Amino acid sequence: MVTALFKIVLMGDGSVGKTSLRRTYMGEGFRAQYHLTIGADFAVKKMQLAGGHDVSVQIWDLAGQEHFKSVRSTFYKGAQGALAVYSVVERGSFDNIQNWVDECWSNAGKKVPVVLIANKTDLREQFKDNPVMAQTIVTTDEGKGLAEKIAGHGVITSFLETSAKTGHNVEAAFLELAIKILESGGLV
Ligand code: G3D
Ligand code: MG
Repeated sequence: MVTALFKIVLMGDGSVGKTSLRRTYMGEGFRAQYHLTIGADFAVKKMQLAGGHDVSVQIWDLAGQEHFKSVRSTFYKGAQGALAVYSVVERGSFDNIQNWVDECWSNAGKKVPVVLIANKTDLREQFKDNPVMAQTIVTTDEGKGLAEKIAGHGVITSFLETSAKTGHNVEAAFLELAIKILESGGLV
């Protein structure tokens, strides 16, 4: 039985859905409005894991500061795990994931577990029918391949496809990261 407080960070390009994932997970429901705020906010949520582990996660979110590299080093400090988020309909956000992961690892001071999140899967269907848009869709296999590449650095890595809009896999994503952090600490 473990009682712990974990700091986790949500990272990824602007507008991939980080804040929406957090809001959906926190139970505030999906918000269609994008609020450009300053600084990083955080929220705490308790979760109960199998084996009686009681874990509180402090979820840090960049809150519109994604492009300001100068503010990000303190953001990562002390993080024990990261959700690396891209949008399946914005290929550039997928291409940038390795940069986010590298930056996190160097600032967190260690190679913390990463759960790779392919968000906005609900938009895949409607993009499929448009020949131009279809080319930008990131496939499940590409996501899995990237997760394997990250895991190749000797780090615990998982891959999940989510929709902050429908709620698909959102809770599972945060749970998965908490489990991986526990595993990395050798506690379970
Ligand atoms: P960010 O925090 O990574 O910058 P946000 O991203 O959570 O602010 O989301 C950016 C936009 O994408 C928002 O739309 C939000 O509603 C939308 N979005 C986030 N996740 C999903 C998803 O899974 N599916 C769909 N369809 N949209 C999503 P607006 O229009 O408000 O900018
Ligand atoms: Mg945000």
